[in-house]
Amino acid sequence: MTFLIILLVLLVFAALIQLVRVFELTGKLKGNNQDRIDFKENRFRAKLWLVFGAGYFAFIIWLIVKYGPVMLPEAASEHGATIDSVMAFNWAILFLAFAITHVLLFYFASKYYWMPNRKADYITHNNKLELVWTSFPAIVLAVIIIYGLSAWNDITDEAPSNGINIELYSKQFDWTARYAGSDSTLGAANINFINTSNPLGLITPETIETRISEIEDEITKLEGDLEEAPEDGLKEEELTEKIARKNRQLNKILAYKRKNEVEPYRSADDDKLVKVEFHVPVGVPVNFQFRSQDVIHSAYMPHFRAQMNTVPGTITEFHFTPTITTAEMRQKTGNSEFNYLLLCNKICGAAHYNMQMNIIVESQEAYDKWLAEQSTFTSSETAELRNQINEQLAQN
Ligand SMILES: [Cu+2]
Repeated sequence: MTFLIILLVLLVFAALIQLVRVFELTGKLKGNNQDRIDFKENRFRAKLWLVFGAGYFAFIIWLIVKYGPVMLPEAASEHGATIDSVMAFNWAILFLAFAITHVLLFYFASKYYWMPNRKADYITHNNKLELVWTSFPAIVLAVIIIYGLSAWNDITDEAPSNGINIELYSKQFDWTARYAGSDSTLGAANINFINTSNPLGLITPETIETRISEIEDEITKLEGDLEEAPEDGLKEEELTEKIARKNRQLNKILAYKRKNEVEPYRSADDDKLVKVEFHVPVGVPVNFQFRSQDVIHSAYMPHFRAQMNTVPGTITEFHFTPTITTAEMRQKTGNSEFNYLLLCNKICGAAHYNMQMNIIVESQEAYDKWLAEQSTFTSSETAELRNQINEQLAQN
């Protein structure tokens, strides 16, 4: 059947080619020269360029009017205004260059159509012209780059010491926000400490002990399996490798334990972990640090004009000061359900689209009240909540 369809398509195609040939041949017999286009027709088509050009500009203006309102609202952070100015400056240059080149394009196409007895000028070289069209774009680009770089330097200057410290932790597929707590210090963390009750791998004297006994249990179990495994087989090799890996992990944790004996890891005790939404006070600098558990994600907070990649194995940073509260922005946008968002802006896997958190910007008092209600990492409520979440996950 497929073969027949392909054959049919090929035959129809061949028939069409033959038809075109017949028309060409009959034209030649009648004495029409197909290569010569009628002059009046040519002039008419040249004037159509102007109509097309006008329609083209009208379409672009319509696009701006129609889709302008769905762009982001005004920047809700201090540095956001700077980013918007850089953006507006770039757009102004783009629009100017676009308008000039396209007006010329349509004008020239309509003016210099083919005419009998009209000949184009023959110019081989023009130094002045070369100089102008090389140096002018170079100067414009230099201005754009210097302006952009100086703005970026201002934005990424040193984190202010009076700011609050928040970590945004990404994994497939959700975010966790971690607040530094009363000591204003985010506790140390390491991937070897991650287990079901410590999803961010925070290091405390307790998590050190828990992980040591967990890994020791795992090693004991693997060693039991190894004794039962047939000698010199693949299974034996695999188990030996696994045991070696677990021992390496254990050694890393034991190194933390030795450090802990000199100076206990206590900074994570008062850290607060929140999901779904996190709050920040208006007018106060927020120093973010970002970590990732698995792949590269990107923390994108469009309303604050902020984005930073989260990279496994390293800590990235960004800081900004929110200037408009959620309530004020709801009034400004006329949308009573408006929320600031943290989104993942790197395609990181199947549920990437679902990776988001609401950000609430509010007064210092409201923020303090909210933060006081959040439980700390070591509190039993958190442990209970964590167990509940894990149980739910296991059921799903
Ligand atoms: Cu992601």
